[in-house]
Parts: sequence; C-alpha cells; structure tokens
Amino acid sequence: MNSELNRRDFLKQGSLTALVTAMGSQIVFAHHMPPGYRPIFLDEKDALKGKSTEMIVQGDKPWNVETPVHLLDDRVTPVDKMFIRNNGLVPEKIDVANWTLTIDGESVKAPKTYSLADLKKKFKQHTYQLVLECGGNGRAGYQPQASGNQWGQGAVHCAQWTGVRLKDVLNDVGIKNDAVYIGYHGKDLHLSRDPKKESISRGVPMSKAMEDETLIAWQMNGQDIPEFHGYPLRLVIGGWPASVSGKWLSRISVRNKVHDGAKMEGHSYKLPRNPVVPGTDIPATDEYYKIIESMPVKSLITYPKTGAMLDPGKQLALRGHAWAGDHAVKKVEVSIDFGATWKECKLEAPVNRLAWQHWNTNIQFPANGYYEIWAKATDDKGNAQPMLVPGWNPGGYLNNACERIAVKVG
Ligand SMILES: Nc1nc2c(c(=O)[nH]1)N[C@H]1C(S)=C(S)[C@@H](COP(=O)(O)O)O[C@H]1N2
Ligand SMILES: [Mo]
Repeated sequence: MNSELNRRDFLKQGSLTALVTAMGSQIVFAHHMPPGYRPIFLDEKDALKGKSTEMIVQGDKPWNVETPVHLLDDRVTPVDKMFIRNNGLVPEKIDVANWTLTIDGESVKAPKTYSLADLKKKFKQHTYQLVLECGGNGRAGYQPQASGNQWGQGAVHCAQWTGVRLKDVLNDVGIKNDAVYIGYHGKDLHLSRDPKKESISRGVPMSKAMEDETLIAWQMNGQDIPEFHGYPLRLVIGGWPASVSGKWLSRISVRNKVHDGAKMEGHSYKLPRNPVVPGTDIPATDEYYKIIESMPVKSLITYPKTGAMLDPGKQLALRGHAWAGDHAVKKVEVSIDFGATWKECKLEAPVNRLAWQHWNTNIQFPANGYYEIWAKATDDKGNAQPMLVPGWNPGGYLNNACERIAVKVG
C-alpha cells in the first residue's frame, strides 16, 4: 500500500493504526490529540514556501495563489513572485530518475516513451521567455460575479523556460496526416484522490503545438522547475491561456479530433460566440461557445504600487509590461486625466516572440492632489484594451480592461 491509500483510509476510518502507518512513526501523545485532529504532517504541501509574503491566497485546496501587480515589476518573473494555479494536488512522490514522457494518441505512427535523459540528449535545447496568463485572470472585475477564482490582475508571469521543442519530439515520433490536436496529461492528483480521474488535461491545435516556442521544459529561470510549477517536466505554450501549459507532464496524446480531456468540456476556457446578457447562461455546446486561443492585448503598471504617495514637484518614472497573446504590442499609452488625453510611452521589443514587452514613461503632475493613472496597450492588429470590463461571460474569462492605479502627489 502506498501512503496515498493509507491517508485515504485514515480519513475514512479515523483509525489510529491507519494514521500511524501513514505517518511512519508512533504519535507519542496520541491520547492527548483532540478527536478528528489532523496532524500537520499530513497537510498538503505548502505552496507558500519560498513565495513572497505579499502573495494573495485564493485557496489552498487546491492551491491558488495570486501575485499583487506591483510584485510583477521584474523583467523575468522570479519564482517567489509567480502565481500558482492548481486544479488538483501536487504529485506527492516525484521519481525524477524514472520520470518518462510518452507520446501516444490516434495520430502517432507508434507510441514512444522518452526518459528525461533521452529528451536532454536527443534534441536541441532552446530557451524562451514566455507569458503564461490564466484565462480567468481579471475575473474579479466581472459583475455579476462569475464562478471560479476571483483573480485580480496578478495571475500572469513571464519566466524563462528551457527545454526542447515539442515539434522536434513529435517529428521524431512520427505523426499521421490526420493529426489535429495535442492533449497533455500530468501527474497531479484529482482533488477526490481517485487515480482514474484527471484534474485537468487540455491541449492546442497542431499549428500551435508545432510553433518554435512551444517547449517541453525542465528548467525555469535557469534552475529545475519548482515543484508547484510542474517539476520535473512541463509543457510550456506562451500566449494562450496558461491552462494549456501542462505541469508534471507525463504524456502527450496526438489526437485526430479536438482533445476531449478534463477542462475541455462544458464552457471551461471557452467564450460565447455572441454576447450574452450578464448573469445568464447559454447551452454549453459548440454552437454557442468557442475555445479560447490567443489571449487578448493587456498591460500592467508595475511601478509605482497603487496607493503610492509621491513627492510634490518630482517627475514620476512609471513602468510596466504589455503583451498580446500570439501578437506583438505596438503601442502603450497612459492617462492621468481619466482618459481625456493620452501620452504614448517608450515601448521595448520583446526578447523573443511571446514574451512580454516593457514600457516606461515620465509623468509630471500639474498640481498636488489625487490622480488615477490608466494604461492602455494596442496590439499590432490595432486591437486596444477596452476602458471598461469587456463582454461578461459565464466563465469570467479574458478581462483585459485598462489597468488603473491611484496615487497622491504632495
Ligand atoms: N497538470 C496541471 N497542469 C496545469 C494546471 C494543473 O492544475 N495541473 N493548471 C493550469 C492552469 S489553469 C494554469 S493558469 C497554469 C498555472 O501555472 P503556474 O501554477 O505555474 O503559474 O498551469 C496550468 N497547468
Ligand atoms: Mo488557469
């Protein structure tokens, strides 16, 4: 019996014997333990270890942890400031030495399995900085409230990922002509702890899977991928909802139809094809919903922090990042007069495709007092961030309304 089963048995029976087996040692003062007490040892792993103390906990079963926007100031997001979005439970025992990746599905010529060493040895390695933004980032802005984590705007990061191209691996396996989609499978446990259930198994069409920047990665920011972000192997697909970037990756299926794994069904990660009246639902079928692909244009003000008190008479050096899914950002503008006038900012090119772009500008305030600073990005197709929250949708996805902060001068 593995510890997983023991734990379940204990929770069901509450028996001290099962508990002792699960813990692997005697509880010396067991007779003083309050009835129903759950020893700390059996708690879920702590997602907040190594994270900034300013992180916002949305929930701990599963762990969902948001980054306050001002913490996203770094050009490359460090691990202590990366949001966490888990749908299930982090795998308990990660056996790196025997970790494998299997490529299977209807549309492979024959399934093939690689060890981590095979992947590292056999294929050319690449490093890209990639924006991973949760499809539900900004959900808290929707009224009436859409169900799901009430993310502010901090469910996004842009770290540097190292691994091999998915396309190189797929070409090595051999793909049939009828391939239309890939779907990932990870080793995290379903919340019910039922090993037959998956918490999430999503994917992308072949065209996205075969892009240069789509990686099977084992490093993040030059180190092993941190446990909560998918150690030891992760699919990383920038520019699309981060839910397609499968953590604890163990299998990729090449499908002859749109992948039908967990969280591909219902209206998960889908948008209504036509606007819906806020608060209403529509049938969760393809006729009414389409799968979210490239994420919309967006920007953040990462300095200063909202609520900042600024010295009178001084210029403010304002800065942040902007990104636009599969596209590039062409322009970032800021306003300090509630959108009456806009000032164009300096905007850098991305370090690579699908990385965020840094912007900055100097602001001179005309008088002491209260200001709001609004930022608005426009992509290379001419799409700009809306001033107001965009179309309400039942899943609360894709709120890319202009970022606003408040400051006081003097
Ligand atoms: N195996 C697995 N992969 C997963 C998830 C998960 O729960 N399990 N969550 C997805 C979702 S919804 C998001 S937004 C991102 C979050 O990545 P992060 O926790 O590294 O920030 O991982 C995605 N990949
Ligand atoms: Mo997500």
